[in-house]
Parts: sequence; C-alpha cells; structure tokens
Amino acid sequence: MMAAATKTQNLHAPVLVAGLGLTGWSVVRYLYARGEAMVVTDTRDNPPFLDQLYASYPEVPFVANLPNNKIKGYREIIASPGLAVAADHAIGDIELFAREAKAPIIGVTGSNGKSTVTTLVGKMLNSAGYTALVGGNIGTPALDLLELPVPDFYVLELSSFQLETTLSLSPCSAVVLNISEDHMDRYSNLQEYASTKFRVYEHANCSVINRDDALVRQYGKKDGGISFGLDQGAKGQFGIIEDEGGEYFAVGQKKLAPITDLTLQGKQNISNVLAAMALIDCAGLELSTPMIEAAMRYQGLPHRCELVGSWYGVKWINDSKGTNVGATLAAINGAEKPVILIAGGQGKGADFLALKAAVAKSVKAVILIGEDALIIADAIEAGEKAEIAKSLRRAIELAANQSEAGDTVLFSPACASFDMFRSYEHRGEVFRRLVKERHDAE
Ligand code: UMA
Ligand code: ADP
Repeated sequence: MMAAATKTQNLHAPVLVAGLGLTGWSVVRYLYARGEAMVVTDTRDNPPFLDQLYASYPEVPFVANLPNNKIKGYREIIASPGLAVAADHAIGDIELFAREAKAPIIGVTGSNGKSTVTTLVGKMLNSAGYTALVGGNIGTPALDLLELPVPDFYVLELSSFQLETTLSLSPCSAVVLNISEDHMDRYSNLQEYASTKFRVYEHANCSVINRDDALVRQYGKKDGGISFGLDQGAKGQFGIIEDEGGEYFAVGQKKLAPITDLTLQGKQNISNVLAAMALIDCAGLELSTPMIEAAMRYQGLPHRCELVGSWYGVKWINDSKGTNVGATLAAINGAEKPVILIAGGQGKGADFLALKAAVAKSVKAVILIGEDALIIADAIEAGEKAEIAKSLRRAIELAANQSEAGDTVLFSPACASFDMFRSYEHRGEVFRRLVKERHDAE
C-alpha cells in the first residue's frame, strides 16, 4: 500500500488517513479541527470508529480497502500503527504530534515496562508540581493531548510501530527500556525490531541507557547519556547500592531510598523505577524527595502482575499485559514458587523456546489456551506438565484442580489476545471475573 507524496503534488490535495481505530480517529479529529481535507480508508469494511465518522463528519469520505492504484495524489499519508507500511511512504500520529507539540517530550519505548515507566514518570513529575500529560501507545492517542492546555512535559509511550513512521521527534529525554523478541510477525529479525526502537534516540537531547540490556548497552556506547542498571552506577549513573545488608536506589554513591520502600514488586520494577528516575534527571530536572516518594508509593497498573486474590493459600495473579516471552519470563521470575502458569493466545511468530528453562525450573504445571497453544507446547517441551484448555474458563478450572496451598496461579499469556478477546484489558477482566466467580461460588 501507500505511495510517497512528491514535491509536485498539489498542496491543497487531501490527506489520506489510513486506519480507523483509536489512532485514525484521533487523526481525523485533529485534521478536521485544522480545516484539512481528507479521505479515510481502512483494510476493514467496518473499522471501529466508522459510525462515529459518519455521525460527526458526514462529509468526510470513507473508502474501504483503497486499492494501491488509487492512493496517488494525496498530499500526505497518515498511517495507523497497526498497518505495516514502509516508513518513507507515510507518517504517523506521533510525527504530527512532534511537529506541533509546544512542551518538551519524554519518550519511552522498549519491549516491556513502557506503560509502567510512562505512568511513573507522569506521577513523579506531578508530585513535584509539574504538569505532565501522559499518552501514546499507553491508550490516549498523542494528538488528543494537544487539545489540553500546554503542560510542562508530555510523557509519551512509543511503540516500535509508531516509531517506524516518526521522523522529527526530538525528545528532551528518551529511553529504550529493554529489547526482547516481540512482533516477529512484522519484523524480519530482532535487529530490525531493535533498530526501530532505537529511532527514539535519534534526535534526543539526552538518552537513558539500560546497562543490563546487551543490545541497549551496545547502542549506548555510541551515545553516552545517563545509564541505569541493577548494579552500582558510576558517578551520575543510576543503580543499586548495598549498605549494611540493605539495598538502596542510588545515583552514583548517593542513596535515594531503600528498595524495601517500593510498593511495586519484582526485579523488573526496580529496573523500571531506576529508568524513570534517570529519565527525569536526563530531562534536566532535579530528582526531588516528593518525586522519589511518589515512585515508592506507586501501586502499578492493572493487568501487570496484579493480585486478583488468595483462596486456600493459593495466589491468583492477572498478568494479561504479559504479551511477549520477555514479560512472561519476568512474571515467572518475580512470582512466589511453585507456579501454575496459564499462557497462550496469538504468538506473533515468537520463539517460545526461551520459556523452556524457566518452566522447567519454577513451573509445576502449564495450561495453554488460544490459537498458538500447540506451538508453545512443542517449544517448551514440558511433557506431561503441559495441558491444552479450550477456553480460559476451562484453564482456570484445571489450574484450580491442581493447585495446593503455597502455589501461585499466574496468568501471563506471552501472547496477544486478539484470537479470543478484544484486547489484553478485556482478557484480564474476563480472567479476574472468572477467578472470582469460581471462588465466590464455593
Ligand atoms: N488494522 C487493520 N486494518 C487497518 C488498520 C488496522 O486490520 O486498516 C488492524 C491492525 O492490524 C491491528 C488493529 O487493527 O490489529 C488495531 O490497529 P490500529 O492501528 O487501528 O490500532 P489503534 O486502535 O489505533 O491503537 C493503537 C495501538 N495499537 C496498535 O499499535 C496495534 C494501541 O496500542 C495504542 O494504545 C493506540 O494506538 C493509541 O496510541 C495497543 C497495542 O497493542 C495497546 N500496541 C502494541 C503493543 O503495545 O505491543 C504496539
Ligand atoms: P509495556 O507497556 O511495555 O507492555 P507494561 O509496563 O505494561 O509494559 O508491562 C507489561 C508486562 O511486562 C507486564 O506483564 C510486566 O510484568 C512485564 N514487565 C514490566 N516491566 C518489565 C521489565 N522492565 N522487564 C521485563 N518485563 C517487564
């Protein structure tokens, strides 16, 4: 799809909005408010916001599945992140946002932890009296933020899909939190996926580098910047120091807070907090006591290693946002053992072999659901430990039957949800409801 707009094209030609999901709809409203002529297309006959488009802007044409030979003559093509297009053929909503934003942007990308870090940075800034607007891949389209009064900072969660079509973003502070395999149905290899993420650093004023991630660290060698990691940091770098048996968040030798003050659980979240601190420092702000206290109090987002409840000594955890292997590994490592793992869904072409060792070590039973259940079962070679369930309800039943006091039932799919649910949120809500219903009925 998608041809490039050329210099000879008519400046008054309409813009093509490709995709009419959350992003496409925000682009339509943004362009309409600025008096731009546009045509909207989507590969689906009935995309999510079509009714709203007809109701609010009946004069804006919608053409389903615009054929390739009909896309010439548009001034610019604005593609939704879910559509794979060659970057030089289209721009995205983040590019439009970057061109117009009047406040500094803190950019957060990575394979896992983006939403947690984005929210943390927003809360830390707010606690110190700065206005910060949070959006992007986290769920509020970036362009919607431009409707609100200009804040002190925008904090944007950026997906690799969004970065593909972004050219002129120059964040004041930017991070690639980590790189592990994801979206292998869209990228030909890990390097291509990683390079897309590294675009966030391209025009960044200051880069935050994860010392614990080999690919990011490698990139950081070229770039300098401020680093974070779970070891002790050199002067000005964020890390962990040990003192008299206790562990502390620290910058260089300076202690910032005891690790035990952190409400969030798991090593991945210690890393996320360090990243948030480094981002704020990188943005040129002093990391003040209210900011650190806000980080320590932060309770986390739903669907990320969220405790649903404990019944008969068994903990039930909803980690529906665990949509790739890296996230599920972090969830298994952070959970109290032994674990009964419920996983599966749309595997996005991932190699699930990476789960094999963790399953062998910490998981007493694996219950697999969804489109790629068999692929996962083959890859993890869990033998009789693994079982396939036809529905999430059945998976919960099997997990409950096998559980004993002291176990953790962890729902961390390592997959996208779209084969069985509307979204990861929907999947997590169904899990919560079914687990509660089952135990309330007993
Ligand atoms: N689609 C079509 N045809 C089209 C356009 C889209 O079939 O013409 C499909 C896509 O393949 C995809 C689905 O529709 O399966 C949604 O795609 P979209 O681009 O319309 O998505 P939006 O509703 O605009 O939501 C997007 C992000 N989704 C994706 O990138 C897939 C949302 O992130 C984000 O919150 C929102 O913009 C606002 O910025 C969600 C996500 O899953 C959480 N992101 C991926 C991730 O985090 O792994 C990248
Ligand atoms: P993202 O927005 O990148 O998907 P989230 O903060 O929503 O990240 O967390 C998604 C999943 O990744 C959760 O299941 C969580 O347990 C796991 N996770 C969070 N932070 C990290 C991290 N730093 N490294 C690995 N996994 C993580």
